[in-house]
Amino acid sequence: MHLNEIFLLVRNRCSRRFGLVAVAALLSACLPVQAFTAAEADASFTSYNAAFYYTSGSNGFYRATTEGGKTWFWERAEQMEMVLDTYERTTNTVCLTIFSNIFNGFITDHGFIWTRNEFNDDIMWMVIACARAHQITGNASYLAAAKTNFDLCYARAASTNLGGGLWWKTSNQSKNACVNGPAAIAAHLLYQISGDTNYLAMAEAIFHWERSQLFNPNNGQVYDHINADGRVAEHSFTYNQGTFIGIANWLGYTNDARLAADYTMLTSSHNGLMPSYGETGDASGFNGICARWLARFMKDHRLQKRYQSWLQANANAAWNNRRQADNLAWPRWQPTPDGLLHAWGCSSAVVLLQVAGVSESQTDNGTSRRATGRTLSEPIR
Ligand code: 7K2
Repeated sequence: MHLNEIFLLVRNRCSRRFGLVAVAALLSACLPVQAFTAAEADASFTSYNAAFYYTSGSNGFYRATTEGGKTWFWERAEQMEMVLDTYERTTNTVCLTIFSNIFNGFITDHGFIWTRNEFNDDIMWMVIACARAHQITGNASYLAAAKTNFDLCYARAASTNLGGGLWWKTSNQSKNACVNGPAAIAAHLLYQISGDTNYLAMAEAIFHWERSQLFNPNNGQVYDHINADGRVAEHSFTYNQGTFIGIANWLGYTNDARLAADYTMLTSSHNGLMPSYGETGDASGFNGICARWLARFMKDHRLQKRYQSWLQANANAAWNNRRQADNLAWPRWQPTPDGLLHAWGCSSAVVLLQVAGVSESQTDNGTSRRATGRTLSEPIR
């Protein structure tokens, strides 16, 4: 283990701009006032790693819980995205070493070809993590893994049934937002990297299918899935809102992205905060995924006045409810209980602190730090 790593171990829709901003400000005003700092964003990541990260040779892993085990395929892919989120905020290369180690561990566990996994969504999440990492590092193995597995997964999952889109699993029973949003993002990333317009066409086609079948253009809600018989399951989850926002943004469907983001902030909010998902299970990490793509949309379109106080209120609520013993914050954003915690459930808070942006007035030591990022040459504290 490198020295640096040892160091690391230590929601009534409101469509008018001003009305919405006023509602968001009101919601945030009801929330805890203690605002997180850049140092605390660092600490959320280092504390997470102290609790869950471990290495074996050049293989890195995340424990499933504070007591042991190992996170599985898609959760691990999303933890790798969390590491990249931290790198993007800090430009601290320690994050890239950690990513490399976890990539090695992933290949050791799952091989270079991932089609043994029947979940097409799982593969697409990992494709995203690897493609993002390639954009940052230029590492050819990350791109090869992303491209090879995207192509294999797309070939088995894409179909003309229900008008297009991708099946969720190899049993071909439903087409879900959780594979179509990520697959469109993955295809767009491969287009960004290679310039190959076939990938851009795939991203467009998947997005338009998802928009036509799983999106309510009247209120911005993204539905969970459509069954093979055409019945739509209309419940929504924040992660699906997030990936829809992400790809709508990249393809230039700004109004769709804004509708989906407004739905998330105004409709699916509870007491002004993202939904309080349970500590175990898939949903516990959904809010981090949502925040990542919503924040990117916000920054790309300079929509901080609209969304940032809400994102920061969520980050503050998460952090202010961490437990003192190990700085872990569970996904419910009420006081984090003692005892066993799940790594996937604790990842949402970490991602929120990386992507929500630290305001000038919220810096900890008086030095000027930009609201949406900073460049560090020293290790993350
Ligand atoms: O039913 C799907 C999806 O439509 C829904 O949004 C979520 C809610 O559950 C599943 S997706 C979660 C799967 C991801 N791949 C690995 C599987 O173990 C996991 O169930 O949670």
